[in-house]
Amino acid sequence: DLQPVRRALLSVSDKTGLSDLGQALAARGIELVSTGGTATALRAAGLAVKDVADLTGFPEMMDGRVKTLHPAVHGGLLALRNDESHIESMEKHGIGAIDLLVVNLYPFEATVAKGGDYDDCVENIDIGGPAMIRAAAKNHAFVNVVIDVEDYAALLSELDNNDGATSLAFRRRLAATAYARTAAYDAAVSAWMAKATGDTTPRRRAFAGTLAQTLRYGENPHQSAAFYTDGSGRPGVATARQVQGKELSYNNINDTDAAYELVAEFPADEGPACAIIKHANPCGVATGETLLEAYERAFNCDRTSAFGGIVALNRPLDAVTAQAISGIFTEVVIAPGADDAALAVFAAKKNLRLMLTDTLPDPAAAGLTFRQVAGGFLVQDRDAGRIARSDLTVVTKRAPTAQEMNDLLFAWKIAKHVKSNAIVYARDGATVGVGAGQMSRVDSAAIAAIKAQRMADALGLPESLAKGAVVASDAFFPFADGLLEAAAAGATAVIQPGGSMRDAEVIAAADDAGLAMVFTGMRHFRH
Ligand code: 93A
Repeated sequence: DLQPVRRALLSVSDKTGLSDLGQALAARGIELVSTGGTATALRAAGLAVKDVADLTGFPEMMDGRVKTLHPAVHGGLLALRNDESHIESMEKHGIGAIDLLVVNLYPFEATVAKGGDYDDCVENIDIGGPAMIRAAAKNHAFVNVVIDVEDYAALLSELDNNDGATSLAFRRRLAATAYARTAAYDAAVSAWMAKATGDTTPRRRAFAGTLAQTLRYGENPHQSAAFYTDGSGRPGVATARQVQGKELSYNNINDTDAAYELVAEFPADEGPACAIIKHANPCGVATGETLLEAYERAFNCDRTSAFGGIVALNRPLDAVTAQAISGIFTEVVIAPGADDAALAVFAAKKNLRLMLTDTLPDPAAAGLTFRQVAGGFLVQDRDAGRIARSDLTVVTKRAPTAQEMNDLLFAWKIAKHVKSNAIVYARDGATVGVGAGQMSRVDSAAIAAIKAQRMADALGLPESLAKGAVVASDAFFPFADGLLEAAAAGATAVIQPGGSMRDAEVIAAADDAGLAMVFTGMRHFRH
């Protein structure tokens, strides 16, 4: 299954390493054929190159839109070298075999990323390149296709190890890489068009990412993993620049995303806010007069869990806040910027990963979320649902006080970002107990209460932090028991979607306990 390489077609936008590769191929007796800019670059390196135009008998035309789309090229790539009729066709039409294709595509993704205008993006949709890549990859029984500068060295050593030929196994690997590239390329075009048209309906866009980073391992060390960007450019962990610290792990990326998406619910112009995340759930979220105060109040919700956590801020990091965060082991800090003094504080903490973005994520932005199931994946709109005060219905005899109302809206924002069943106690714009991920809502309420009590004990307070707090529930209370658990912990007001068959029972229990309760009419399951 060894196939000799006699002729190569090179057509690359990214000319990195091109002249070295051209030299190395020529030195191995391989004839070079090339498109306009690539041929110019190879000639500049002193190499003999044949123009594709000489092969096709047509000049490159229409601003380069048509260069390689011709039977002389595609026949040379697709002909089966062991098929009589294919060989006959080649001879009859003067088509020479192409054994090696080296292509990298018009920089479509980079054009989108740098904010290219519509026409610029359209012009950077490569047609001839993917057509050749797919043709060469299909004919991997005979043809080699290299789409990545990083594979140039592997190609040369394969040629050297096989006396100027390549093995089928090698060509298969190249073909698989090639199809991954064309699939990702078209998916990037599809994602861009979905964004440009404002229509992200799943059936009108393809899903694939661009490999951004190979990770050391996945959720556990025995799982391999990688990080892909989706081309949306949405501000967040995928667009953040890492200023310092060790490489991000799979879990770091997942948790940093959860942290930043949550803190982004608090617009910077409404005041400082901080979210601390552990295992994708918040263990403390708070607003404050200053960023430092927001951090400290978030930290004081659950100091134990905050150890080794991820801290997200809604305003640029300052030095005093950086100093406070440095006080305990923190995995990652993400913020929309940092001042020089803050950078200097963190510089002393070599391992701490600092991620900065230019802007906060937009919590209302459209987008999709994915969940893998055996044999497939689920796609849905991201949960961009938000409620305003005017969406709330008071269902109890007592209406919430102004203070309770503020805290109810605060707690509701947090509950959206807590794994179901979510119960969040909050007071004065800070969480005081979070119950996450339980199979029963009563248990989530009980766990949140235990945490509120423990933190009060740790702070030497006379009574539980849940006393006088409000409570948010991500979905309705199916029975009164969960609500009664919260009332027993000391909560005075409740926010929940409503809509249970037993709403009347739950409302009566709230009235009996003197609670104020509002319905949102919107649920925030997060499983
Ligand atoms: O505009 S195209 O889609 N039409 C073509 O026929 C074609 N053939 C190769 N773009 C085409 N290419 C692309 O040109 C290659 O994929 C490569 O990215 C680029 C190399 O052009 P040059 O050699 O002129 O720099």
